[in-house]
Amino acid sequence: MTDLSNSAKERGLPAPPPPPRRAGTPRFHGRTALVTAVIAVLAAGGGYAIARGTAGSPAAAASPPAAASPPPAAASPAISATGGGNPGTSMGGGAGSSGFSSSSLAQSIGQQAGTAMAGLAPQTVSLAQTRTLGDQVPAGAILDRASNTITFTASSVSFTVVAVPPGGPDMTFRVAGLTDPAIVVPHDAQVTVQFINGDNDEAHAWMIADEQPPFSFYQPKTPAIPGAFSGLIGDPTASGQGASTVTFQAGPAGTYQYICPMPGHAQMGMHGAFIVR
Ligand SMILES: [Cu+2]
Repeated sequence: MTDLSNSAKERGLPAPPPPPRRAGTPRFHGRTALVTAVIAVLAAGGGYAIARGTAGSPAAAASPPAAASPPPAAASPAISATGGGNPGTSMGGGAGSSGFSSSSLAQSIGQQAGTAMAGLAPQTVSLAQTRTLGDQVPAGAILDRASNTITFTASSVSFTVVAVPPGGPDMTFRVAGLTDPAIVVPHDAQVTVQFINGDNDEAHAWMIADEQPPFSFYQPKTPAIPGAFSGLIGDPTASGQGASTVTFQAGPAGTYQYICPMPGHAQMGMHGAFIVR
């Protein structure tokens, strides 16, 4: 979440210890199972097969009613147990959310997945390079800062996306120095995306979805454009920030959203328009 650890690392200091658990902070009894399920599902790029397999359990009756996808049953006892006591849990959410939302649950899942996936990324990028690439304007890109839009017109498109860029803002994507910009590409363009997880303590991914905000807590786990999914990238290691590169064909024409498919992250701001024209 924060970049305190990244800063500490740059100064050669050890990462600060995690903050102590606040009194009243809900304890997620099914958290390990939930995180395992989320990792398995995101790694496979499939639907919530694991969750559906246990949806018949009594706990499933306590699922948040407004969630578009059935949440993993393991999450249900935790959600019902928190009741109104968790200020981060709400029905209705803010402007960017729909139905159930819980920033504390989202961060808990993200942190545990980040730890579990650390060192498994196909590539690593130094923190300094992550900063540079997050601000670098890609070849052929036309930036309109007023509308926060990056437009490509060539048939070959390449850009870097940094999740939770070092220095912030938190829970956003950075592309060419812009935060969550709209990205416009021509129909049938070959698009290459280098995705870097700039966060020091949460797993993130980049995926094109055919949903529009307000987002639900749980997201589809299959990209709307085949191949437009980075895979889940965990915490950095001594080798650097985890990264992956994917290539896909843009189409069919339409307005999509690129999102982080980790539960709750699109609600918290990890999304932007992806327009194929
Ligand atoms: Cu994320």
